[in-house]
Amino acid sequence: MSSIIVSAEVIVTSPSRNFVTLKVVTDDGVVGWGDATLNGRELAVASYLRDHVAPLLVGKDAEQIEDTWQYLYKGVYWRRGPVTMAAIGAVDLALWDIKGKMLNRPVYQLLGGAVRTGILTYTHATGWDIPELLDSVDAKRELGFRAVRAQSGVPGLSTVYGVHKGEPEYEPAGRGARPIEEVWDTDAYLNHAPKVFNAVREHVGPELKLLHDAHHRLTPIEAARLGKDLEDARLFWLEDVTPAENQDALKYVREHTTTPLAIGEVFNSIWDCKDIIANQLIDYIRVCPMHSGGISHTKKIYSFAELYNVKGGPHGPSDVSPLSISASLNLALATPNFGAQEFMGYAKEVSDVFEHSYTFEDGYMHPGDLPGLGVEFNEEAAKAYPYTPAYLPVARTRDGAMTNW
Ligand code: GCO
Ligand code: MG
Repeated sequence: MSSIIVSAEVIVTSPSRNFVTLKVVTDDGVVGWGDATLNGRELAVASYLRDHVAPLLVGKDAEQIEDTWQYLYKGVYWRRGPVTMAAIGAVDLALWDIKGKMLNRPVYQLLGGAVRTGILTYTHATGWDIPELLDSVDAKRELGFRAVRAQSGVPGLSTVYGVHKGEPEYEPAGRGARPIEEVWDTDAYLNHAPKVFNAVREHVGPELKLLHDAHHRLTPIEAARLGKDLEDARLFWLEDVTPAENQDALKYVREHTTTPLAIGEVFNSIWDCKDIIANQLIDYIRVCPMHSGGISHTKKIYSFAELYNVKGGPHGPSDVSPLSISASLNLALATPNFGAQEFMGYAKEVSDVFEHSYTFEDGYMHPGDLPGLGVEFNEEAAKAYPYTPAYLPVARTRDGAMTNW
């Protein structure tokens, strides 16, 4: 069987939200799909792939996944970064998909086979006030989730990260030519968060795994205080307490709290997280397999993390496509040091365009047993949803200065 790449095409589509998809075809007609979605900067990755990567792929052997990875990483001189690594990630996903289809095996079998029967999965609960949040947590428990991320409104703020704005579910990106601007107040948040989590824990009892995302907003000492204040609520993890690019910041947080820490959804290589992993400053590494150079590179990050008792807990927002979710699940199933997969779910239109075989049951996901990644992109259905500009919000403090959203 021959596996020479004859075409690589980029498709940007918007079934309820924007997604960038890479289609790679071999001379034997095997089609591999990769996700390349970078929320709010979709067209940058689409151009990177279309203009600079696709022409290089044609003529290459699709079976040489690692060599192609090295070629796209070492061969550009300009290394790393979210755009480059999402593009490499998309190619990597598509090539694993092709290999699985050629060998008639799901990707997890090619990664060493299953080490667990299912993947613990958490979803989001959201409420403006505590009663509304408790209802949302209950609704997720009724769906079968054993792990729930809880985000609540903050008195005095009219928008808060992770909290829905009237719609049933929270969706951060807003359609339009400019990002909306939000106001942020750390003191108000720090005063309120412990009350929220004490109430949630009291409501749900000891078993439900509770998570919370601080979304990069705190200084190290503020983060340390939050971690301490949430200790009674026994979180499964506290996420992104400080801006992620300063790996040393976590040292101060770690010294003060036993609340488990997770970080890394904006990382895109092992170089971004090697120090926090080796110094055991976190408990879960949040790299998303697509944003961090694909299955091939994320597998290396997980293996490195295994040496230090750090587990995978990948980013799985609705702003990566079901192809990324499936890549993540395939890798998780074959990874011994794995914690929990994030899954927000999708609007119906997304499942019409990305026909997927992964399943959720009783708190656990499974990638399914179709060959490759088990997700087929429906090109006809996608045509109904053209790209529309959409951006994540930006945030200012009460004095009008820009801050971390
Ligand atoms: C999460 C994330 C997301 C991001 C979003 C940005 O934990 O799921 O923090 O909500 O904000 O993916 O595009
Ligand atoms: Mg997050």
